[in-house]
Amino acid sequence: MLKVLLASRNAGKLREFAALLPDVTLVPWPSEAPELPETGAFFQDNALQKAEGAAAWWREHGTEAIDGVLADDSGLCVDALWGGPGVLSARFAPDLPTYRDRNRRLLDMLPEGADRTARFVCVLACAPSTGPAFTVGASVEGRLALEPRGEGGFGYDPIFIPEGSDLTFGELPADAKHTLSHRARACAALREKLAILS
Ligand code: ITT
Repeated sequence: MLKVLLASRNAGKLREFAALLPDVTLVPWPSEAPELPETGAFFQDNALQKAEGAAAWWREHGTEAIDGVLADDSGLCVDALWGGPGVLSARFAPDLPTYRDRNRRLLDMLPEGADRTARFVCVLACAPSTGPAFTVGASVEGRLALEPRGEGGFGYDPIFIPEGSDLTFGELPADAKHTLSHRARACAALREKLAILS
């Protein structure tokens, strides 16, 4: 079984990767490890920065042998907000304490009658212990709901309705999100790439 260090502190992502990669042993990013910088302008830059930063830290401080490091940079891109919050999704409205508030703030930024199309994007960076790092990416198209709906998932899930559904990611069961989400599609692309590499 592959053993991979998951360079993320986002509990929602951790839950999803455990479901999406059941055949991989995921080593959590240790609580004593540093915050990984993500200063790039693109998802791809940030994903690589996190994976390579985590790999370098693990080489010095790691407590077990791993096959590689996996990092995820993702976000919600809203057309009416010129693609925002995008790479800044985790840093949107830092004055607000909860995603319940941030979701409302985001919806309030859209003028009445605005185009509500949006997409979730996920770029995964994989830094294998024995080779160069690479990235794979995927997205899911959809639209913003008029109101937050549903308690499932995390982050912006209650305001995003994927194409072909009337329910938000917050309302859909986790299994349904995992059939079509940006992260599920990126994991499928990762599997394909790893199969080609092995
Ligand atoms: P790590 O860098 O530690 O992985 P992070 O939360 O800072 O955690 P990102 O910089 O990639 O991660 O920010 C992504 C943000 O986009 C995340 O905090 C959520 O707000 C949002 N997001 C990404 N995927 C999502 C999903 O599947 N459902 C809801 N919101 C999502």
